[in-house]
Amino acid sequence: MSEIVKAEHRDGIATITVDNPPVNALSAAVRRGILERVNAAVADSKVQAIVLTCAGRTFIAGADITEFGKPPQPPSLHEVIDALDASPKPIVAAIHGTALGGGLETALGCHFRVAVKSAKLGLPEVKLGLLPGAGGTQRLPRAVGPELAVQMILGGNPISAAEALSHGLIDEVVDDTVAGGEAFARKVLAEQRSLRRLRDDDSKLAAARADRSIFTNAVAAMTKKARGFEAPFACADAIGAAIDLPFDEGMKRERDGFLKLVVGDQSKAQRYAFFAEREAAKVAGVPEGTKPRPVTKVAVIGAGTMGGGIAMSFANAGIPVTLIETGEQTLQRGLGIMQKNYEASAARGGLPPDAPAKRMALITGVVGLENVKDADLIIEAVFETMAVKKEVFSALDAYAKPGAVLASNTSYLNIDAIASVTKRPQDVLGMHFFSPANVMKLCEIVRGVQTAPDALLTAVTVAKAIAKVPVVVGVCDGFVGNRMLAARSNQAEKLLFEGALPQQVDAVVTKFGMPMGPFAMGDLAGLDIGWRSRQDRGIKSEIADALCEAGRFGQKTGKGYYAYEAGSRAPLPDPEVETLINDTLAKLGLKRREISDQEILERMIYPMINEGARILEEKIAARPSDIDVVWIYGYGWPVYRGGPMFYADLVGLKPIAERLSHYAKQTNDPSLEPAPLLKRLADEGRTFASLAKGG
Ligand code: 3H9
Repeated sequence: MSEIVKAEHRDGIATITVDNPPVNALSAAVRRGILERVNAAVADSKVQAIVLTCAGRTFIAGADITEFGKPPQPPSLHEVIDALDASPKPIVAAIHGTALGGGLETALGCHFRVAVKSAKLGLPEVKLGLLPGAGGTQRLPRAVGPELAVQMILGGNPISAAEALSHGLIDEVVDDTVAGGEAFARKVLAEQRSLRRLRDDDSKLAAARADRSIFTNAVAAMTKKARGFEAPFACADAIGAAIDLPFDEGMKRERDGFLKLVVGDQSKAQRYAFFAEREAAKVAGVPEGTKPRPVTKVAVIGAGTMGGGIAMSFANAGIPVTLIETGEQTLQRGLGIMQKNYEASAARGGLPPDAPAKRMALITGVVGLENVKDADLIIEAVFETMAVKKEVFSALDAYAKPGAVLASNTSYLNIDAIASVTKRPQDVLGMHFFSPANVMKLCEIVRGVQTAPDALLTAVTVAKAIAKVPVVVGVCDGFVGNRMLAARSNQAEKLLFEGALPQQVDAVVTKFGMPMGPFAMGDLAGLDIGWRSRQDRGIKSEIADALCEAGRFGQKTGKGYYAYEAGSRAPLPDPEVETLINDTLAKLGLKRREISDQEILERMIYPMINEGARILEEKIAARPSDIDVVWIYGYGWPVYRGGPMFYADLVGLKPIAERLSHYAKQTNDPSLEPAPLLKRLADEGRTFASLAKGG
């Protein structure tokens, strides 16, 4: 019998233990093992009750995601759960770690559930573009009521053991899974408790059956931010079936919904993103056995927007941080903004009332760079010019202790040039956070030519510790994210000269699923920054220049590419801007033409993909999936589209290369010609993904 699933017998109780590292995913072998062990225990007259538990770090964390899309292997999870449910002998699931997805569904098929205090229980399928497909949408509402079920299934976030207990999802909190599970099973036998089969228990559905608005209101609240996603709506539909239909019919509705989603592009993209994120954390080219340096003290230099946000990220993770400024006034100003930011979150209910004080207590503000001397990691976030960066790094070289990792938060400057002013280039690297740094999850870890592997690993480890998603990139102008963004901005601007309006371009980009279009983004960032930089470099961009000359700097002046009503961030199309564009084009002797949304979409996305191909060719990114992770976590690329490189594979590299060639000719822009790598893959009928597989 199965070795992945073992059974032990003690005093009439069979304890079945799943042991399938790392997360006890429900592979075919695990499903078979559970089924065999349960059937054997049911058949064994010496067994009176059964405990189902897991070895290792967690209870079953779900179906084996790698099996999706492959031919199904028997037994199905449904068969396994049906066998648990139908057992005439009580079955207790004893949970530790995370009971997720199919794992929680398995537990819901048991008659009782106990969990240790630290356990978490949830149905995160929606995050993979799926719905719980093994009874979760039918049993969870019966266990906890439809309102909480909607929150858990549409939100995908797990709840604690304490919450699970208070809502009836578990029966008891125990100290130890095996001992606690067996003790609970004995209690069930001693008290001759009847078996609670959730499929037969509709008591918690009664209120929503009488008043369906209980359910529809919960769904409305959870789908407010679900624009573009299919899965949350399919989840809601399946939970609705639990309210409206008998159990078996609800199960059928759930099954149909799951089968539809699992073959769809959205779920494929979201599953890909799940693995891409984990792959990105594996740093290529670091010798095996390399250990990160210990980091107990962190210093951030610069209390501006970025420095403040980075310091808050540490405080949010409970890690103390020293925030260093050159003057008392700038320091106090920065600390004041952070305080206000926390208070605003608490006022919105996003943080507990005592959190602002607790988090601010972790941030020690000081004046003077000499205060870096104890720090194991120093992150510089000062003004973005090479001269200033070099000045700071020379000082750091003088003050920092040997072995400290020196990181720059530069968004495009050359890390090697910054490192060159120190006597320790091996300790220098980039940690490029994205604004607002306390919110955005991406951290580009920039590896200089001389960056030591253990310094690199230190930055990756720290980024993970503060809940960021690290992606290692090489040195080039703008690294991965901003370099590709520049390719898009370039086209966005050109489209205005050809006849598009900002609102038309932005609408295409947001319809695609990005949170903002390039012009709304420009207004948010401030148009004056680019204007000054163009003036310094003697470059012209007639439309953007004309806007700035008219005092339209973006949101901060209430108008830019759009108009803004006082106190609002909502961009409103402005006829004055259209006039300004018309006037500028007239001066330049240019005529506006009708531009289709399809052309706009292609010219927004394909040049980015082209730049991504160059980035891969130059080995600035190690894998196409790393580029996708950058775009999902740094720029809000819709996860259901998997990232620009995944999207490119879906569209097909051949048509993309052809369209790029076409636009290169149409707009007389050779930079749009397909990059050699893109061209080669297109000619060979291949995908970017095939590169990751060693092609
Ligand atoms: C489902 O259940 C569908 C059912 O409703 C219906 C069926 C009919 N499968 O994240 P980590 C790998 S859908 C395969 O770094 P942590 C992961 O790739 C599923 N592999 O660890 C990584 O591999 P590697 C619903 C999986 O401690 C390694 O395990 N469940 C799976 O930070 C360690 O993972 C979920 O969506 C899996 N299900 O976090 C849960 N899970 O070492 C997804 C993980 O080679 N999993 N791996 O890179 C998680 O959220 C986290 O992994 C977890 C552990 C919280 C469990």
